[in-house]
Amino acid sequence: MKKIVVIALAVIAHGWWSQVAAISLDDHAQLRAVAEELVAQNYYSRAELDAIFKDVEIQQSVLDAMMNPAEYRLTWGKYRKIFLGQERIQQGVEFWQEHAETLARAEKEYGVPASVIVAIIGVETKFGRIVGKHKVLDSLTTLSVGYPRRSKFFTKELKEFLLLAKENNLDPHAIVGSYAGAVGYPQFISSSYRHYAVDFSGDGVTDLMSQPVDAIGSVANYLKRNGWQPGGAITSTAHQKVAEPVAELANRNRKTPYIAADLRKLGAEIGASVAANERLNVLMLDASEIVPDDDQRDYYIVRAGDTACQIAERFSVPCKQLFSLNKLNKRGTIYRGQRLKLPASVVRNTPRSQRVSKPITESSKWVVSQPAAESHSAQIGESQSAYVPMPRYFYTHPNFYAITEYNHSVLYAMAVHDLSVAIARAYTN
Ligand SMILES: [Ca+2]
Repeated sequence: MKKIVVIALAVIAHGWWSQVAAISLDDHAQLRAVAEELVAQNYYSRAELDAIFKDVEIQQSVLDAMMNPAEYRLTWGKYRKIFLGQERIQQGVEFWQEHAETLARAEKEYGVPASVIVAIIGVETKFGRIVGKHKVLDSLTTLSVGYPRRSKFFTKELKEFLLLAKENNLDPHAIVGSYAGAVGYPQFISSSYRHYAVDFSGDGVTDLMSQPVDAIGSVANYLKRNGWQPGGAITSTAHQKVAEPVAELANRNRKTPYIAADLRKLGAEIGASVAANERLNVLMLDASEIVPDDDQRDYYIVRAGDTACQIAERFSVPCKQLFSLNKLNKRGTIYRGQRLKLPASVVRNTPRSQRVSKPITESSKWVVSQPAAESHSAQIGESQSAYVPMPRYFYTHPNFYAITEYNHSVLYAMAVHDLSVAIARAYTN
């Protein structure tokens, strides 16, 4: 028996299953168990389920996608580049304008800012534009029988999906979504849909596939029910350096295991608005992974060989003004990869190509300049261009954790946060 399982796994791993394969409920114990439960609970008759599963097909493409999810391949920089593009920000502003009243109502009822709701729907599906093309029934069945590591989870979701379809009078074969079975504007999996989705439009139907108003209320409800704290922060702004004992605690986890008062005792500079007993984490990301976003054009990224006054001259800005705008020290110490703010007048008049240097690539990682005391010149020499990892520290708050309940990746939560800020900025301008 064991041997048969091993062979079956090898077949799946090598994709020897044809692109699609038919299936029968009786072929798989876990499917049979789901069917028996649904019949016992009077949701379906066995004949009805047999008819449904007669047309279910195992999809190799679903297994392939599951083996290689985007979250594990992307760096922070690539994440930002994908999710913080100008197009998505603009679409976010339009979505906000179109649903301003609904978003304000959701913010009031659930305490979740409109900008965060908009950002999540933007990251998930570009506001309903990319909701997935996989038949959810096929995907969940495929993962139940063909992905042993998480078979239990997807078998449960398959049952939830069949309940969802029955409760909402939907044809199970008509629902499409991601390869992992997430559906609609906010990409809810079936159990989340059943437990957290709300009929925010009040028409008696809870529909995340075609009612953005329901999606807005449902995202807010999801975050609230998963620990969102109204008025709370998501992350504090990035620090290039933190006190050594604080740096030792830094990690890349989503949980918030520390207490603000304890971190302050260790030398953490946490904003005064954070209460002494608030739970926090010290999240560390590598800033060398950041790719400059193309949407924010009011800055210049320092290249090797630049000096502050040369940059000022290039943009016809008085040297002094550039210094004060960027709070540079008297020597004008800058470092390669640093973002220098430019006056608004320059931003309006300068072609973009002169402002944003080439994206940072593997061969030109960010480097940290020598401390001013050791550097006799503000110029960044090529001798300093060797790769130096450049950590950025964030204090992440319980609301950061609440977002990761949506998707466990810390990069996901950072993307949602950054996109929410970018869209809010564009919306209010
Ligand atoms: Ca509705």
